[in-house]
Amino acid sequence: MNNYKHSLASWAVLPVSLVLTLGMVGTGGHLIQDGKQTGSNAAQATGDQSSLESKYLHNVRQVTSGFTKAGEGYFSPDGKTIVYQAISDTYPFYQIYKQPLVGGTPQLLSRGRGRTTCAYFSPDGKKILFASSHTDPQLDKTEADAIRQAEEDARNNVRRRYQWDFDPHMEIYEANLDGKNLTPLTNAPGYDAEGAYSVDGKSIAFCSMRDGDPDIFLMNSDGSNLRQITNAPGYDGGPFVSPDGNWIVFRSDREKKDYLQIHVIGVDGQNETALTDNNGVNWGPYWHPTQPYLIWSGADHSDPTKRPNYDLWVMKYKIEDGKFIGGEKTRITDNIAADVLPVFSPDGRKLMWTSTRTENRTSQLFIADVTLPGEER
Ligand SMILES: [Ca+2]
Ligand SMILES: [Ca+2]
Ligand SMILES: [Ca+2]
Repeated sequence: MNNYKHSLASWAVLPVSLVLTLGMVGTGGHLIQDGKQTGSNAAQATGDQSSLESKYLHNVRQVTSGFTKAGEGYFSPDGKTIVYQAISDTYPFYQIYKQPLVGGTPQLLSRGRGRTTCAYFSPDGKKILFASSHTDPQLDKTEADAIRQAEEDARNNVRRRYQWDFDPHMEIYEANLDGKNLTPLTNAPGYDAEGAYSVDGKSIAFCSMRDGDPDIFLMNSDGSNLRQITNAPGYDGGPFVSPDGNWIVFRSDREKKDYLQIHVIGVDGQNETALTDNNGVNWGPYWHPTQPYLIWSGADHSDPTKRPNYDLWVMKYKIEDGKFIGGEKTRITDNIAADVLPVFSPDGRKLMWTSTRTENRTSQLFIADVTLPGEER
């Protein structure tokens, strides 16, 4: 087993698609929102919007509450249900929940034990995949250690530097929509996670550390026909296959450790291009379903005395002679809170992302109607 770890300079420098640290101390401790697991389609007002945000985002509403924190949400193919990860007050690690956007309460899909992350609906709407470490043979100890650490941090008022240890017991599973019939799709030493189906449902792009370094892989949606797409030293993760099925967008810190940049690469492993190259962290890229746009979250880390403000950026792109060409970047949020992990709805009209723009500053999921640059009202 490897013990690859990213030690991070601040909560914001996240190597994986997780929001484990958005302004929070440890885990398992403090239930916010009046101590009630209210479930949450209770839309909440989010205050006045800035002039920048009001050009691109309308009808901003909070869609999760009652959790210690929640994030990394994805839409079902019909756009009516979301799947996401959340931490409750009773367990130290993220679990996977599904929730109808209208009139529903969260339903636990994962096993209730172990670390979980990165859920995704299959395009036919019949399965959900996610990564889970519930087969960890030392799970009791893993949980006890996490709980003890969280309690100690709470007692000492420690705001712990973020560290995600690429749990080597993470495997990717598929399950029915109710969480039943959980079936492993990977079975290899090391971290396998951050999976998402291609639009045709035939393949899954994911991150694996099976050779000791995090790289992008593709496999058929039944786990067969494994293909390694990247093999550069450094973290390559959070991959999504493009709507036309030809490209994979992902994030990589191969140029400078922990400074993630957005890359695209052909599904054949050719024509890799870096779309960002700055003194910051750029992560959580996602494709618009119908228009040639990418979206991601980025923050400037060039001034160590300033707290980086994570905001959402979109880029128009074009493909010419088989090459992927990135265009102008447009910032679409400027809230002082962290804004990360954006995804478009299947019809492209809504945006869902994880933000700490909540009353209690916990990270929760938000949805807005979105207007792309060039189409501003
Ligand atoms: Ca594994
Ligand atoms: Ca790599
Ligand atoms: Ca922000």
